[in-house]
Amino acid sequence: MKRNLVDGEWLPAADALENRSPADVSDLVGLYARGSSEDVDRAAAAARAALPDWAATSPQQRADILDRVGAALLARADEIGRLLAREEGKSLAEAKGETLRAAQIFRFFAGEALRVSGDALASVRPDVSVDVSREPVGVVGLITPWNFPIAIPAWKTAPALAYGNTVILKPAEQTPASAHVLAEILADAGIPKGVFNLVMGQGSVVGEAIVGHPSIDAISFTGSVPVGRRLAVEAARGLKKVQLEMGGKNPMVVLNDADLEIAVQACLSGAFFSTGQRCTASSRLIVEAGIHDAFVDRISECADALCIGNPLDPTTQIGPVVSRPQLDSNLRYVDVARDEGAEVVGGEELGGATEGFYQRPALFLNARNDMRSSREEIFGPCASVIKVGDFDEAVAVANDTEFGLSSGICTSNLKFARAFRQSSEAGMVMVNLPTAGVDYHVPFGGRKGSSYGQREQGRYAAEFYTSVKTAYEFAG
Ligand code: UN1
Repeated sequence: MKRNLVDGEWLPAADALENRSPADVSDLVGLYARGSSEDVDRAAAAARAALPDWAATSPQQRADILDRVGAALLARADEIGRLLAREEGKSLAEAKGETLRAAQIFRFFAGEALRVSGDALASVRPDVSVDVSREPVGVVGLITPWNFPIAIPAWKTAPALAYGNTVILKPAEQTPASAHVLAEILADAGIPKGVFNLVMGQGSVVGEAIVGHPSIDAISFTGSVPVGRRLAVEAARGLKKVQLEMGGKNPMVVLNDADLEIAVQACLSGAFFSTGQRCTASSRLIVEAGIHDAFVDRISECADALCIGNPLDPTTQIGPVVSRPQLDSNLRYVDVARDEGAEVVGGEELGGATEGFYQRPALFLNARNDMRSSREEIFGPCASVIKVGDFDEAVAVANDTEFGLSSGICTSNLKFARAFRQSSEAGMVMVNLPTAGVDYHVPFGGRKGSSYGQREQGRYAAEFYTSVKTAYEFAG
């Protein structure tokens, strides 16, 4: 059994999680410790005890450790990518790309550890100076989802450590292997005991224990809207700082003047790659009437040609859905879309050479924005195609959602591109690019029901992972 890492020790657990590949249920990736609330207690005590020394380390020491983690991820990207593809189901190319992204994130934050800065001002009072500096928030609990099993743990852990916090990471139950490798790499890189703790297990046990723990100061969570909402309430009870990244129903607008091939490829990749299992996925394709039919013909043809199969086969473009319950939920939404009057192309469950959870990507044609299938996040390879009359209607439909993570527009007209950037109620806007697939060195996050609290990634990560102190000094 792969163990939890608590206070520098690899701790066994009474119970184990079976990690099986969604591409082939006979492929047992491994048995992973299923932690308890006592494990969280121990991890929290260790993280609290380790905090003063870690916060006081020189930035060079933190940078060196993070840099070593980045180098190890880079050196082992093939092997880790393969493990990730087995446990999550995304294609080998995507899994390796994700591992490289995790490596780059660690290297970026190695640099950021050296660039923690503040402000020095003159006070409004004579002979007094004011100094604003950043300090760690404290012990942080990180709760991560299954769809990016190494990149999301990396983009929460790296800034947390860079800014001097100590960490308890709880990865998703479906994908503990990638986070476990990350923990091994951190331990090998010389992270002091108690500074980084890994507690794998169930959300209802380990996640709940982290959120309610009195010695955890801040929680960063990526996952579903219902869990995020409950977590925010619970965290508020304990007055914890909280950062939530949740769902999306991201619009991609295609205008009449768009380059058809750019638009189709952006929509195809945004909607269906990573099996549509991204909070940034394009799930509403909002298409102007003049290009609508040509767009539908071409995207249907391209979707049909996608190679769906075992992620370990290098020709596979789209892997399986992550689990049986997720596939069942996707299939229910396909029925909902049909019942609501959309014309469904694809979407059926597929058999394969191995027993897994395969689904053909689905387009819901002639959809309306008020349909359930256009409003609720499906988190699978399903996209609604909504026809609109002009740019203004496209913007209104794009913004008519309770979410606001990412949005996109395909157009060759600079005026429309600029107007869309300004009026889109999303945290991230893409022009002639897919809504999914973001850079690692700039802020990530959304508005409305998609996100809560400060942005992740880039220099903005400091807003969540540090607390500012204002110090006044009288020269005397
Ligand atoms: C991306 O689109 O590159 O859970 C990343 C998610 C997001 C990450 C998306 N937090 O899907």
